[in-house]
Amino acid sequence: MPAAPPQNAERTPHGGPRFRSRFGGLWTDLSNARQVLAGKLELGRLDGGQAELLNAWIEHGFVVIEDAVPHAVIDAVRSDIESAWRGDDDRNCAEYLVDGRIDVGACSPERRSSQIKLLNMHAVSKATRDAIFAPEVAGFLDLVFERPPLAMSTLAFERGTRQPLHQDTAFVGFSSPLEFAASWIALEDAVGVCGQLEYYVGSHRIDEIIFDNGERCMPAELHNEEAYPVYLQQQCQALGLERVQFAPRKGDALIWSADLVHGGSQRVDPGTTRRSLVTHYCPVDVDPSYFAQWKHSGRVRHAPGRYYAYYDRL
Ligand SMILES: O=C(O)CCC(=O)C(=O)O
Repeated sequence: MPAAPPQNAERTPHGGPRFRSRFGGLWTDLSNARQVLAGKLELGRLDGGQAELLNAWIEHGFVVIEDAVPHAVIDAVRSDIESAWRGDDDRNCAEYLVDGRIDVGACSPERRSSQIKLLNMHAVSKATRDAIFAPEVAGFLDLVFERPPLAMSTLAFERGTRQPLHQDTAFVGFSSPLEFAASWIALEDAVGVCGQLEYYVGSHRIDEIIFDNGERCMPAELHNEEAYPVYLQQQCQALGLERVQFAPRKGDALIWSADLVHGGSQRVDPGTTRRSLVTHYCPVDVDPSYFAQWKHSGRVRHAPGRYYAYYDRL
């Protein structure tokens, strides 16, 4: 899985700042992002706390915001998840493990135990939208997107995922492949051997991987490719990047950039829950690739400057 030749130079041949990726990105991915950040601070467009978060984002590829979502909102999300598993709204669906294969289907109480993840909570639950657009979370997305965020998918997990290391760019497609971010919101304290989320600090800056189709997204036939996580781990280790586990309290949020290498720890006690909610967001003018693949909603306004869309895979 050879990486594409790196675009190491800080400037384009004509002197301009450059993105790490030939597919572009957000302003925080530009080679002069630190100077732009300093400029925004000096011009009074950011306060000190916002500048600190953005600096961490540019440097490390993620930020952690403690107490980002009030417990009352989290409790309402969990109650709506229960309703989804009763099959109350057919906009919900879930991924299931069936005979070792992943299947997507409707939600029902009987199928809950074979779930991998519950999809589309944001489509049916106002509490979920309140959580994923909590001011601390959406306010940070405003800063990195510089326009309103569009939440385009949610994944609700009940247990540790054991998901192999990956970059979301390999699996989540957009018309502008690097203009997106994800949030991971703790729906309970992640304690014990619960399969914590793991990530490599600064791994959004490893050399980019272009798949054989010439894209950042992995062709579907390679989705179970074992070489991919091994390759990512080698790249991160070669750069001496630190592998960290996220052990949040209920209501904490981690926001990661499109290329951060992350996955679920393999250490999961099957009796331990680890309830969490992952959301992918892009700027409102970017199209999720599913707009061209599946039946989907339009861009629905949740609140001023806060939009969402969802697909129908049933
Ligand atoms: O929560 C986890 O264990 C992994 C989630 C993840 O990697 C993802 O949703 O992209």
